Amino acid sequence: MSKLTTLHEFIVSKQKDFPFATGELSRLLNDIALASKIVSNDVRKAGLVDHILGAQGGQNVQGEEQQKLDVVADEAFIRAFKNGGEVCGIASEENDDFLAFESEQAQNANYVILFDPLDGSSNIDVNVSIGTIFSIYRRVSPQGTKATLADMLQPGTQQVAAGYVLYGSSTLLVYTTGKGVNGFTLDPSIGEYFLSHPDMKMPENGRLYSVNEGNLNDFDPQLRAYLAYCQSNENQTGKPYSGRYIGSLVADFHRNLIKGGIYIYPTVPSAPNGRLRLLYECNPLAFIAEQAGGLATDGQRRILDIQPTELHQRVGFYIGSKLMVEKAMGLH
Ligand code: AFP
Repeated sequence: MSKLTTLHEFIVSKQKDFPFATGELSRLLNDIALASKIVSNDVRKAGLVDHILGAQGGQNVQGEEQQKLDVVADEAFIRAFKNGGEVCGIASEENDDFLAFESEQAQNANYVILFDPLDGSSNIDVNVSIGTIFSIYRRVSPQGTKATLADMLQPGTQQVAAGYVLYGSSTLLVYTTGKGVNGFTLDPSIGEYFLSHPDMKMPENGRLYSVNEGNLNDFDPQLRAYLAYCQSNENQTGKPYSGRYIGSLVADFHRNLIKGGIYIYPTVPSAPNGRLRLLYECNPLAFIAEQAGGLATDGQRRILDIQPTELHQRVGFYIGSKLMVEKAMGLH
């Protein structure tokens, strides 16, 4: 049997790719892994909590308030980042404003992290895959001071690392530091992540498209024409593509990353800026997609080039296999 590589071993072995690495980023990735195991454990018990012990948001048998799982996840990650001391501040999709940590160690830290603690949380009740998405930047404010909004509002090109954890049929952590994409599967019996998807590559082309077609009447003519192309016999495979839409971005993205496909959440009149958040969802997944050979745009611009102007900024989102995104953009 070949030797298994744990996430920790892998992170340590990659530290030498960064000549001036101090180990801070490696420790931060380990903090993420730790928090994700806690959340994974909570996610696995969600049905039990809801249907046997009392609904989340309601009271448990001891009469205590049950917290919603997205709040539980948010707190688990924030606690890990606060205790770890590797970031000076965080921004989370769950909170209106960013958080600048007060401790001296945190103020001397070099990184900030932005994350969506539990993406696709409306799927929790129906036992469908959900995930955590994260994005790491070097701070732009001086070391030894508190994190600022400018640390958070950096374009995606400045990401040092990004990744996601998918709480699916197994728990999988996928991340990049800009040198390819690797995936690790959690062995829940021993609480350890093992390298299971080395050097992930997104197929250049695919035949899966993921879009909420309930919004079809609101789509612009170019997108409707692209979807008609996907559904026709005129595409490059000579038969209609398959529509696959979970409504959990991480899960939809992950499937398309492995099998080849495109995920689309465009701007529509009811959501003129799109639905998905640039900082917590689109930038990290765009970084991973590009590292795996795919593409991500908002319909006009490369996602990673967009200069954010606010924390919870939304954008239209086209992400996936290179040739499919190019085709959807009308480039072919
Ligand atoms: P929730 O976290 O509220 O479930 O939102 C999930 C999400 O941000 C993303 O994961 C989905 O792809 C997208 O929204 C689904 O949106 P629609 O329900 O409008 O299709």
